[in-house]
Amino acid sequence: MAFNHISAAEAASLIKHGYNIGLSGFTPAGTAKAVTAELAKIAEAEHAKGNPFQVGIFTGASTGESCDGVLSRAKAIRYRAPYTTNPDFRKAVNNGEIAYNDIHLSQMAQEVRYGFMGKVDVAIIEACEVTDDGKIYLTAAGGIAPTIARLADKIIIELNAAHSKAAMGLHDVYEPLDPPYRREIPIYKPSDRIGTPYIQADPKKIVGIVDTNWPDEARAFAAGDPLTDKIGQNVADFLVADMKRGIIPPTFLPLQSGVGNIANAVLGALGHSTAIPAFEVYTEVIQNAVIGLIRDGRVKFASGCSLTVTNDCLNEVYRDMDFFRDKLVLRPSEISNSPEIVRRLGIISINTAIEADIYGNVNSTHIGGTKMMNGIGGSGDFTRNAYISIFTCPSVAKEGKISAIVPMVSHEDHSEHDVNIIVTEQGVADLRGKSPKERAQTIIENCVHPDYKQILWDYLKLTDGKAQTPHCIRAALGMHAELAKSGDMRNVDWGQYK
Ligand code: 0RQ
Repeated sequence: MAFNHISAAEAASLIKHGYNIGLSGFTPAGTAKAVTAELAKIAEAEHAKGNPFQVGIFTGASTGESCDGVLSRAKAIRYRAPYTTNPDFRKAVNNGEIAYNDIHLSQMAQEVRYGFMGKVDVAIIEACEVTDDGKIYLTAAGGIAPTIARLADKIIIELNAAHSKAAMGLHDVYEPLDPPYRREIPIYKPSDRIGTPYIQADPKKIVGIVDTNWPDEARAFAAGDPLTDKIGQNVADFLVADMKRGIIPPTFLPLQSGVGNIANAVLGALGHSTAIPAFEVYTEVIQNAVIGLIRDGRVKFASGCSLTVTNDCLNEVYRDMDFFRDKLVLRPSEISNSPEIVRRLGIISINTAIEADIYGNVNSTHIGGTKMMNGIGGSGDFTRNAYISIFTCPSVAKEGKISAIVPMVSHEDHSEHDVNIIVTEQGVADLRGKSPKERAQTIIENCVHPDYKQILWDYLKLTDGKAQTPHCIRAALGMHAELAKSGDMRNVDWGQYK
């Protein structure tokens, strides 16, 4: 079947007010770009005429500037799920303009299949190749593309020449059946392939191919600094010690690490550690650091959902596909982040916290308990099911005015039951096998910034010190209240709560 080649504007005009659109991609990697940019223009034109124009957006994770950025500014998003990192989207959400459903990334595809969010009217899928019989070869990410391609009434393909056709074969596309027919997902090691290298779509649903040449809009991360390097080193030292005492097997275990500078620093430190053997990665986002470690022979295999790397790095992978082909696989997010597989493989998860409390509860998503930062992403998929779950963060934020360790988190994403290890530049708190009271001692002793240690010991004196989880409920958010009042948590006066 020969498909119609249409312009991005023509493709966008197929999307009507009130539609739900499903997007390929995971982070800015592999995301639709051209059609969403045109959609924003349509929304602006309709709004100028006084007409409503908003859509629902279903994605794998965050997208790029030409999707979440332009659509947020055009006020074209009614509803969106899941994770996003875009500052304009964040502003709109915290102004109450967008209904944002921040769900675990592993759950996105299945919740769309289960019908929890309504129907998918149009899927926009970035591809490096599409065949006449409807085989779609994805680019730098798996995301929820297989699911939206199957469920959508219409499919628009962005055939993006900025992605080499060498990406063909990178993907392992697999969609589980829904209950009561679901079976185990038969991945027993990170390198197992269980599906096809393409999405088989119904060619009759492909309403147009938009030819583009638009590089991914991945963010460049700042170079490491002494603080992130120290956190990375603390994580590496902790893992080496756990291996030496036989808790982690001598072959090591597959690693998941979040996104950003701390994740890069952790991977860098693990890569340099001579005590840790070459290891595997089973993660959601593969960053530059992992590609470097594959080159160095320090990472044997990486399974992920996206190649969220700089464009130079991506082109290097495409150019050298003969080397990378048996060392990399990209999967849909419900497989890369599958709790079943995370638990089976015994993954060591490493994610970043906004704040943690003295009992080990972690907030990954909210500032001051109310304002959305990015979202939970895949951190919950991995943390809850990990062999060892680790959270990292600097001990203070905003030049020391904020302590990342507080008496009680202002919002909870990961509970004390799921969090094993907290690491700051100050040190490591090992919470495994400890009661809440014991956890508080080790967290304050090892992770808290010197400016805040006495403040937290003094907080504990407000409690009876005996209950399962000692708190002075009136004072538990006192450091947050002080921040709101004076702009500095160090000014907290516990005397008012006595
Ligand atoms: O503020 O932007 O004004 O400078 O929060 O903090 O230290 O730059 O760290 O960019 O790595 O983000 C948890 C948000 C960390 C991220 C979070 C302020 C701080 C700064 C950002 P500025 P940093 P990062 C993989 C796994 C959840 C999802 C996840 C995240 C800004 O890692 O979204 O893990 N994680 N996904 O100053 C007030 C505090 C603060 C604070 C930091 N306690 N109070 N502000 N900040 N701590 C990704 C996927 O799932 C695809």
